[in-house]
Amino acid sequence: MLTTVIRRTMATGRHFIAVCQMTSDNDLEKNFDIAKSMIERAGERKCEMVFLPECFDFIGVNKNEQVDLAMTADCVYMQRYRDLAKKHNVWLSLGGLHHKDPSDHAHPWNTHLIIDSQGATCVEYNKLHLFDLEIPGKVRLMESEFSKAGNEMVPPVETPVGCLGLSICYDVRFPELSLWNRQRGAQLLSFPSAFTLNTGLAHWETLLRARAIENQCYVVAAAQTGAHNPKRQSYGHAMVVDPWGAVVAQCSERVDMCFAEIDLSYVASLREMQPVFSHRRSDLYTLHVNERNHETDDLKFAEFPIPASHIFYSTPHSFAFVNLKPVTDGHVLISPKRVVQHLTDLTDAETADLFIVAKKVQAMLEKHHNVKASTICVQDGKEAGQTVPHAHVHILARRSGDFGDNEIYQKLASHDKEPERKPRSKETMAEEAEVYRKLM
Ligand code: AMW
Repeated sequence: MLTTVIRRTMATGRHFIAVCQMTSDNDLEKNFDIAKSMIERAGERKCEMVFLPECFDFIGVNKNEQVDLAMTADCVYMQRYRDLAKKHNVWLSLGGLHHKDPSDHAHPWNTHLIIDSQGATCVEYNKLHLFDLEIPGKVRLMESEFSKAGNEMVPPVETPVGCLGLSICYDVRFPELSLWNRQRGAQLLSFPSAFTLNTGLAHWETLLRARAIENQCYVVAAAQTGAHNPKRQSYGHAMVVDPWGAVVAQCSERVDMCFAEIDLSYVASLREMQPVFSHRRSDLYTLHVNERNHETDDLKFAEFPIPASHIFYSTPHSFAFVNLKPVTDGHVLISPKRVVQHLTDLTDAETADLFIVAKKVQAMLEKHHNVKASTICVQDGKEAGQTVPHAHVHILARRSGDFGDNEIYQKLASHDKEPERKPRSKETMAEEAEVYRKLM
């Protein structure tokens, strides 16, 4: 999956955006023509970014069609959108492409793509929460029957109209995602949608305004409206909400567009005036996110530099790396990135992250080494056997009878000092890390 490729400068000031409302059906050409005319109109009005709804490409009549018509992000059809972005010098938020996975045709992702004014993909977000709902006699929509969920958090992206958090439709009901985007710098949150009629009538505006108010962000929600086929109908009311919670632009229930001004200085002044994020009680609750870092930084284990090639998994708080002198085949270490000696020196967020990573690594190691047991241990302090004064969790794959009467703890306390146990070569360690990196 593509993540942000270029670090862009932060937008400031006022910007114009266009938000589209469509009634997509299974006629891809017709859907494209409608989107095209909207993008043209936005270009004429000097908008810098145009937001299209979920299913801008199509809405199939049944689950087979939803899968069969899915496409890749670099196909000819999508190239036409890239050309439009270039021609009209606009950025595009293309919410909810039925995105074919080349290695799994039966299960496309639902992908929100951001295309820049050069026609290049800046970022792709695969919808995390699939909409499975059945209200007998009213609505039945089982997204998991024709889509698969993404499994990665995607940080907000710098666009000309501000730092934009990516979500899709049903994601609006999961406030942690928006909160995380805000914490990562989002000034706008986007929810390209195809909200069903019933849920839209009851919840659409309330949910969007709540996300805007609690995160002090603009919320931009392009939408589908009307009947797509005899079985599926959408609520419409594409809208833009400002960070105070006011609806500043809205479509009704027809195919249409609305336009809004994004004032980033308003976002800043509002956050200054009411600094709710500095009032959070992080000592009592925390938002933990299972986030993977793609950067392979060189980190330190106490004073020892650990080369990036020895690190096989990392998150914002923790890193997992191969051992210099392993006690068993499959003995690795997890440490917090911050160099502290004791577990008690860690924040709650760091502690949670460390052990969540440890659990993931354990699962990977057991599978890879074909074992059913592991020793997970921390020697916290010199008297407990700690030789490197940087908190770390040992994970050791265990096999039947490998340490006599479970004398592993003596072994762990002494293995570093045994003269016959030589440090492994950097190359051997890098090879082992490469295997684990792929498996993680
Ligand atoms: W302790 O006895 O502090 O609980 O464990 C320290 C662990 O760190 C040992 O297993 C040791 O082999 C390992 N180790 C020490 N230095 C490095 C290094 N540079 N890279 C990887 N592992 C290391």
